[in-house]
Amino acid sequence: MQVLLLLLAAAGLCWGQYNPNTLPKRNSIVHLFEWRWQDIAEECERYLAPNGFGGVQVSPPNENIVITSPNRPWWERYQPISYKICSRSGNEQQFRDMVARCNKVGVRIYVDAVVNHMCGAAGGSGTHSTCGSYFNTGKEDFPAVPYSGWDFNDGKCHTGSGNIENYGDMYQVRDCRLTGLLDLALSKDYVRSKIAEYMNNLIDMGVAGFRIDAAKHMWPGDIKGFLDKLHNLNTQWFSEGTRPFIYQEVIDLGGEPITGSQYFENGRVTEFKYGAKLGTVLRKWDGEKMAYLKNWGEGWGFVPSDRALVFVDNHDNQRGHGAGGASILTFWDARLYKMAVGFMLAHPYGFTRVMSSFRWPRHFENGKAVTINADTTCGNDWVCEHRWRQIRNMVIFRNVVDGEPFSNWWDNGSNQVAFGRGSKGFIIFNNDNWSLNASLQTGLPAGTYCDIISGQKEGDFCTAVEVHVAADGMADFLIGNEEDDPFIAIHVDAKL
Ligand code: QV4
Ligand code: CA
Repeated sequence: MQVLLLLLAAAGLCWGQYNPNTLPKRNSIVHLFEWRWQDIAEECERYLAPNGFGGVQVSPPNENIVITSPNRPWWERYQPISYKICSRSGNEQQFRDMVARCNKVGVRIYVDAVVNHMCGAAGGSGTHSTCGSYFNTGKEDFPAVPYSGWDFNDGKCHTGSGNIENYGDMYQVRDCRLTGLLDLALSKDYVRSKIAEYMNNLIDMGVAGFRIDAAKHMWPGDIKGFLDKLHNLNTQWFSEGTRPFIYQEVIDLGGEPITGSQYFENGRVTEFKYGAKLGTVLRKWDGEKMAYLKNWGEGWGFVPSDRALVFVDNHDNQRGHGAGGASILTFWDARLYKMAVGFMLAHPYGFTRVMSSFRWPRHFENGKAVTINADTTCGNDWVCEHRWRQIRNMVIFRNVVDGEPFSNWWDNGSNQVAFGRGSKGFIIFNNDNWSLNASLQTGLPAGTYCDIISGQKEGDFCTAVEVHVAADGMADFLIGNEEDDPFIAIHVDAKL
């Protein structure tokens, strides 16, 4: 028996990195992009915990360069100066307070770890950094870590510019500079140890895992080099031996030698094909139509579901950075965006991340406060997609149907589709230019259900559309094509 337990423990150790470490039935996280730590703590308590969000991806918490031209762009936070917890979102004390308050209400914190590089080669020298630490890019000198010239990849990069020039060459993608960002020598144990020291500091504060920024630009083995040095999670909030959740930013749209599967041993990977293809289908580009979503997931060439971190848009491609292209749907395309997020949250494939944005261009000296309006939307240029009724209610839908199979698929051969999640939930879309009128098998127990897209269940009433499911599971659906939200979703926790 002892041997078996040891084997299971060992096995557990080598699976932990795929597990988000959320509470049971918490199946999504939200990226509160650029939020301050004090505002995230508030949001955990007042909104995320009550509505079943599993956790928050936060912006990089470490010290970064201060860029004044353009004035304080969001992307200055992807140019580290040190691993001190000190940025426009707040200081270490505020970060610790946020992690404790969010963990206390069962909402996890995932840190965006920018460890492939330091700041841009043209960053100059001085103390223009969010914590005032001195640095000198010309000498590759970052005394607040410390890193010196020995700790960068210069000798390993063989391109003229020192930058990545060809994504078809996996050596330069890893060993040269990504848009001029000073590339760390992760083959060195000293660099791996400094990165692990930074991440262990965060783990000991109570974080549940990490987004590994620019993972594509590090060798999988070098990433493993620092992951193997990471502590187990803090037992104040996690059981003994819990490993940090790891999801690696690897943009793989096909056609390059670097693929997401090369990183599977370290943890999950971001599946960028997901948002790009879903946007193409909902926009009906390239002859795509929703009826083709019948085999969505691995059937579309995506990574295996249990290795995938999925999203409709992210902080890069919602503004034309990174990859995904013109098909990416964002809050600017609100009607189709809600349908895309609704489809993602209803479908069993992948672990889901909801984007929460700010309207740009937005420059501000210090972190901008998040204000909440009387109608529960956000003020102060914050979009708060995660607070949109349709999206919040679909985060709850995903929790209610957790573990239920993809079932009862129906389509009209065009852009009217429906599917269930076992006996717990059912969703139906009309993205055609004519109305949908169908009587379908929902798989649900008989009863009156509230559509959680047009409204929700409040007490003993539905605030909007009701769906009547007969004893045999059949229900009639009528969805006009002019509706604000031409889709309906019902589940057993929204049943009168
Ligand atoms: C400029 C020139 C370079 C020159 C350099 C000299 O373009 O040719 O050598 O100056 O210093 C900003 C500027 C960029 C500038 C660079 C360095 O936009 O013009 O280079 O700084 O000074 C974000 C932004 C980038 C930004 C970067 C650092 O998107 O625009 O660059 O932060 O501030 C690929 C990767 C993928 C990456 C994606 C954007 O495979 O990993 O590009 N995505 C992640 C993050 C992303 C972040 C980074 C990586 C870098 O999601 O937000 O880039 O950490 O697809
Ligand atoms: Ca690199």
